Amino acid sequence: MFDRHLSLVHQAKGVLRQNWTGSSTKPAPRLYPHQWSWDSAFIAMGYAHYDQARAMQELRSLFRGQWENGLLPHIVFRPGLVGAYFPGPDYWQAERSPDAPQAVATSGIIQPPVHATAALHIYRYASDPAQALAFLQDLFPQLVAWHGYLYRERDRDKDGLVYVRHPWESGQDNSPLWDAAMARMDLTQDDLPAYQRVDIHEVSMDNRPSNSDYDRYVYLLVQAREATYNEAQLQTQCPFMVQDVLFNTLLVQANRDLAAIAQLLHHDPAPFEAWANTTAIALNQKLWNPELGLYQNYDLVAEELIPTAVAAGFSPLYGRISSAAQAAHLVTTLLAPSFTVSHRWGVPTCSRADAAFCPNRYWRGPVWINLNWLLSQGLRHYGYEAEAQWLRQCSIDLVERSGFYEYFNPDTGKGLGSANFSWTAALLLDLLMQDPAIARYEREYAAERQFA
Ligand code: 2M8
Repeated sequence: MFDRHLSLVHQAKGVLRQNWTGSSTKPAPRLYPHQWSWDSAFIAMGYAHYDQARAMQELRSLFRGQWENGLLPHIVFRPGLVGAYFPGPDYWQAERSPDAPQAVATSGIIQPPVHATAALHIYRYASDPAQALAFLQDLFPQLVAWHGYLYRERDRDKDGLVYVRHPWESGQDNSPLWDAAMARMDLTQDDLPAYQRVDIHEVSMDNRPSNSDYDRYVYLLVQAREATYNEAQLQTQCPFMVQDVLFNTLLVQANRDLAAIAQLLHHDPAPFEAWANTTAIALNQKLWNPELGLYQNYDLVAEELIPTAVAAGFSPLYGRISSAAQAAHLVTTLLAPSFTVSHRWGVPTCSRADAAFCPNRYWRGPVWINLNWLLSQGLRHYGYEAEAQWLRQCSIDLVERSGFYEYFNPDTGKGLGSANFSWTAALLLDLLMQDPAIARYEREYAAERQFA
């Protein structure tokens, strides 16, 4: 087993090496040719174990795209790749906002805030703590501005929960979570400018969102663009505004990690702890469903909870947000047949009991390594060690069986979406390095290489 796992570590590094562009890492070789925000945070956590310089570079490169108001864009575009991805910079026209950077092309929406967590992860695994501390020192104001933006601009009701205004902002783009809100948008051809998808040239249409979903993605993009990305204006007109469990959970953890960074730098951690507590309390007060034993999203436009049960509904375990009783209830729901059935490959993105469940389609059923990774940590936080180990093992088995795919069929384990997907490689590496024997071997191997 040791040798097999070691071989996976080296294969994972190979995937990251292949996707490295010279200044950042592509999420996938062709499907995603630019730099994506939460991907880069996950990727940096993988690099942190064996190439600290690259881990730091990954985050630095992303933060070059940060806007004046603190918004951290979901894509930082690489120059000169015209037509390689839709929607590209010419479609976003971020420069319409006075806050967008001049020298770097970006999108005009955000993704989940995993960056403070990644930055602290780099420090934790640093072979040169002084260098990592200097890195934290540089990044700290940008992280503070990023979280500040979320609480200032995205907490509309000042209830501690920030909203997403595009499914792409959640990272779980095509989840059935958004179906009702998307269906409310009654579009005609006149509402949409012409556009052409590029993603379906790379990956089977059956694995990707439908054309009607894409129309709505584009519609929301154009609306934000026409409003010059002015958040106050968008709050009055955007038909899609959702308080998402996963996004807010990751924010709680990132605030805690930002507080830890503040402490390391001898700054006051209290404001970040306060943010974490406010959001954690709100998640429990507003998004916990005690009947289902699951957290659910809140639709700010329809003013109701979204009843769809998804894997992200367990994520507050990762943020240590739930009480012990809530955790026990969540674990019961997680292990029930509607979610795990064969217990073979991990947690499907959406409950099998939901009519929208679809085992091959992007975020509507497949297993994703980032969700397995964070739920495994969440289970461990509450003492469910056997279940945590099970999820870790599922992820390793999946990749060993099928390769470093973007997502996986939850029944067969077949790889779906793009091959050689960077966060699958980075997070699998992080999971494998939890084995002290692997970590020790890798450290010694790296030291040997240095002197060779
Ligand atoms: C997917 O999203 C992009 C749009 O941002 C796409 O489908 O074109 C999602 O899985 C998202 O979570 C991820 O960050 C991105 C790049 O891997 O791909």
